[in-house]
Amino acid sequence: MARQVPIRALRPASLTCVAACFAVAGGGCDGGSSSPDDSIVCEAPRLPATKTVASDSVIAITGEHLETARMGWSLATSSPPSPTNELRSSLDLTGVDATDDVTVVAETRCGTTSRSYRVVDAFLPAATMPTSDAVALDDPRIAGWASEVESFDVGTDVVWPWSDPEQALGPAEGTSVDVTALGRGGALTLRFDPPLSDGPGPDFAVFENGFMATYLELAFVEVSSDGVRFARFDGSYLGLEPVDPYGLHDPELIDGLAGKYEQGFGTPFDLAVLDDATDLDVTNVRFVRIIDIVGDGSTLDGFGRPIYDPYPTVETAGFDLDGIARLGPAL
Ligand SMILES: [Ca+2]
Ligand SMILES: [Ca+2]
Ligand SMILES: [Ca+2]
Repeated sequence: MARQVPIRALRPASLTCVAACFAVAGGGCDGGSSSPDDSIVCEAPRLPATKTVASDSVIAITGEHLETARMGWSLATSSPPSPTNELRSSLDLTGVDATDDVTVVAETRCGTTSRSYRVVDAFLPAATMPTSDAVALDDPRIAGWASEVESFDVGTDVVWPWSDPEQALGPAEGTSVDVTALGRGGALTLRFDPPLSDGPGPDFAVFENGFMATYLELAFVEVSSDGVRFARFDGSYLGLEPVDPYGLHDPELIDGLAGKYEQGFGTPFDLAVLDDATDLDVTNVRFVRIIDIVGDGSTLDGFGRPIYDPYPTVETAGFDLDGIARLGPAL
């Protein structure tokens, strides 16, 4: 049965503008890949890179010429969506039933992008629960570990030896020590040789040192083929309250961010969700960058919500990286 779900346009643009753009572009957006000046190529709009979204999420696109953007959506079981005529660069999914799959399409004069999402009320639970996707240290899918430090921009409020980046190399120990504390806002880039490649299911897993299932420090995860241009996994954070330095929050509030699981259990990432990222070859990913999230609410998730995690902490501030595992066939 068809269902009607209200969708709000949050940022309508000017009709005059889009009409002018389309007229110059030759009558429409469909399949377009070049600007009115054919010598200038622009990139198709980008939708959040994740498989799962919370049921109240606002899906905002990024890219060029968003003043020409139109969007549409449908349940994945119905016909593929077409953009509506209304100018918009975001869709509010409030009202969509959790457990539905939706397909979202976005179109600008630069091109068209679509992506399907699973809509949920809560994300996967703690590592020891049967439905969790956590990767245990003895998981047979683990086929190796990041073994070289590419770069480390250490954050604040971290002291030696916690700030030794070598402690993030090789197999994770699953303990509270032998980790690299990134410091508040720090970023650590590790190299994989041979590179990671997108295969069936998740391709790597990030291990942190949270000492219990609800003491969780969080980080963004980005990957790169060339070490210069990085693509980020768009995460979600559903908690509404600040978290004290020893405060707790639940894994079910967290998706697409490293640190979702306690020590000894990695958070998995699937390169397939980045297969449309510009300047990334998902069959040749040499670098994984872990970026500490300053959890005071000043940093936003991939859907515009504030992220909270234990704050402020000292001496071992920020995300504590134990190791990054390669998943898939042994090399
Ligand atoms: Ca994969
Ligand atoms: Ca820490
Ligand atoms: Ca370690």
